[in-house]
Amino acid sequence: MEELRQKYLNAIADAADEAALEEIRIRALGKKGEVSLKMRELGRMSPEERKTAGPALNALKNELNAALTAKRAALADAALDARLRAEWLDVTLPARPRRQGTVHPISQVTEEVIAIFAEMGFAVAEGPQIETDWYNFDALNIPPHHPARQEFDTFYMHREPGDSRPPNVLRTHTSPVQIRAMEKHGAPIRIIAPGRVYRSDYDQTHTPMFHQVEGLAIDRDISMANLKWVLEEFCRAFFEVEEVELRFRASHFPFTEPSAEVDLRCSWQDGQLKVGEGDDWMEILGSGMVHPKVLKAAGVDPDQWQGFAFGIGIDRLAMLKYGIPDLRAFFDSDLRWLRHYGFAPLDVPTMRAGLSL
Ligand code: 2NM
Repeated sequence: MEELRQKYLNAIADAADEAALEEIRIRALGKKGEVSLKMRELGRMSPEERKTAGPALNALKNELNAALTAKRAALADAALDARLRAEWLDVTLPARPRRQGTVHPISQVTEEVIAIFAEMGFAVAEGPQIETDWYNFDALNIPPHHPARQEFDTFYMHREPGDSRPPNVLRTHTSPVQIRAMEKHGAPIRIIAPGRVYRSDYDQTHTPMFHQVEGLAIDRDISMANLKWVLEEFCRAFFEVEEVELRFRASHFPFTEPSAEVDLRCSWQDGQLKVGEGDDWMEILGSGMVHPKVLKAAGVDPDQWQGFAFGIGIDRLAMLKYGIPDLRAFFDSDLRWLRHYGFAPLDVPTMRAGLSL
């Protein structure tokens, strides 16, 4: 029996894996295993023999079972150790570089413009890009057969045949946002409305979708003088120069009276724009005092309130400030262009020249 014990204990100790261990178990303790057969022989023994052989065989069976269990656990531990050694991972390694997007110059300039006007107390207002003809035209003192309706090259939305209502339009300016804001909040009000606008026009200097920011300031006694200061401060901050000079040229818009187009003194040397110096004038925006009829249409009493409004093209502003030559490339989604002219996500508006508030 001692021979049997040594043989199986050695075999268990030498077993290389779970399968080998199972084979040993069957050879010793399985139905036809060596130890099991010996136990079956107990029945043929004399009671005297059985008295010593019985407990001894039982003890052997228990010892072998315990050795098998212990070896099984040891094999599992060794397997886990091997896996942990093989599968380790250095979490301190730097990450693989990933392609990063850039901020589009129009988004960048929009944020810059918002930051500058926010500093002067203007809130940002937004509205729908599909507008009723009332908000886009009538409320702005552009009645149905006014020639200005044609000048806007409007995109009209589809109506079902038999639907006689006038079609909705893609907004041709962000002025409807200002009408909606006056309707909702009343006066006094100081807002800018940046966003996409649409006109059916496509050439070197026009795209059918472009970006505008319009401003509106309504209070008891707002005048053109306030308009001039606000626009000067805006230009100083946006173009990052100490001094700017603006020239107001009389103009005409249906929604303002009086109206003025505003030019900025500048110089162009070797294709390089310098603002605030030189003998050139560059038209940058349209403006005026909001027409009483427009205030009335927006539910603001023109006998109590007055104020200015202006409209600036964001796309052209971006071209001027960042030296981008071709307008149409703005909307080509060319990755090389986007990487070249795009901004880093954390390149926040500079406002280097600051505001003298
Ligand atoms: C311009 C020029 C002049 C303008 C007017 C309004 C409103 F809704 F308040 F009447 N918003 N923007 C306006 C005035 C826009 O763009 C060249």
